[in-house]
Amino acid sequence: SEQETELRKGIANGEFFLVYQPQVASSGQVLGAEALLRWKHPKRGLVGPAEFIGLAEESRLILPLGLLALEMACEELVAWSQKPALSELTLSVNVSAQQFHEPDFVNAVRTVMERCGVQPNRLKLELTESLLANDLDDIVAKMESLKAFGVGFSLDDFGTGYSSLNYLKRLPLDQLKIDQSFVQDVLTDPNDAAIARTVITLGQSMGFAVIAEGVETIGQRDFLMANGCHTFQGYLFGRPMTAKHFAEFVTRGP
Ligand code: G
Ligand code: G
Ligand code: MN
Ligand code: NA
Repeated sequence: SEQETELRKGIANGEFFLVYQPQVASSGQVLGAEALLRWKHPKRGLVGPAEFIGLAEESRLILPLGLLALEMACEELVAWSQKPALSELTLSVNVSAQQFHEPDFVNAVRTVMERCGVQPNRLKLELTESLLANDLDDIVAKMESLKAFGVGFSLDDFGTGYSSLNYLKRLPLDQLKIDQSFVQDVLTDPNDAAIARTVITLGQSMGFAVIAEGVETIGQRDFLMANGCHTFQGYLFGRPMTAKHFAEFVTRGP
């Protein structure tokens, strides 16, 4: 299609870049960021993922685009490693199910990391539950290979997909992300509050860190903190921002 051609050209022409949304501890310390793709389209201007990730997946262009995102993230991590204020931060990169299921996914990630010279323990890969429609043994094996290399894993949008406690038990995860749909009404909807508390407790008992996303108010943060969640991402702490702004944000404060 025409849109697919545009997307393909955009990838080839370097029209994509990453923005960085802070991930913050309850102390206020910035722990790292999530890298999020943006498309600087020559005619349409700035385009967000809602308008191209779907098409990228249908056309399988998510494979080169996902690799590009990983490369840009690794390059940024290397830049951070040379600045004292940024050198300890972690960077989370979204990985689509299609990308993860490529037979050479593990090697592709390792190759990019080695080429950039990035410290593997600074990189976190965010997986979604849609991944789990496939063979669990294969998923676990791939995760184990990358974990042995030092890469961390976070389960994104947790509780919105094909959640099963059986796979949660088997996946070598480091972190669960409480989906923003549960955080949004956590103060007013008792069901969302119960779900948020349950995810926090589940994470704690299974030895996973827990991060809440979409935190917009002090009230939401305080509720989550009172229930044992101490890492946050959301507009309250910072919007997704350019690499330059993120470095300033960490160095000088918001
Ligand atoms: O910023 P926000 O609108 O930035 O992101 C919307 C969605 O797009 C999120 O669900 C996010 O996971 C997804 N997304 C952003 N960047 C990437 C990426 O590099 N790869 C994949 N697969 N998804 C991404
Ligand atoms: O990968 P994922 O779906 O988790 O990406 C996070 C998405 O959530 C991005 O689109 C990002 O811009 C958005 N986001 C991050 N923080 C907030 C927030 O506090 N409120 C809202 N409404 N959206 C947020
Ligand atoms: Mn994400
Ligand atoms: Na998410």
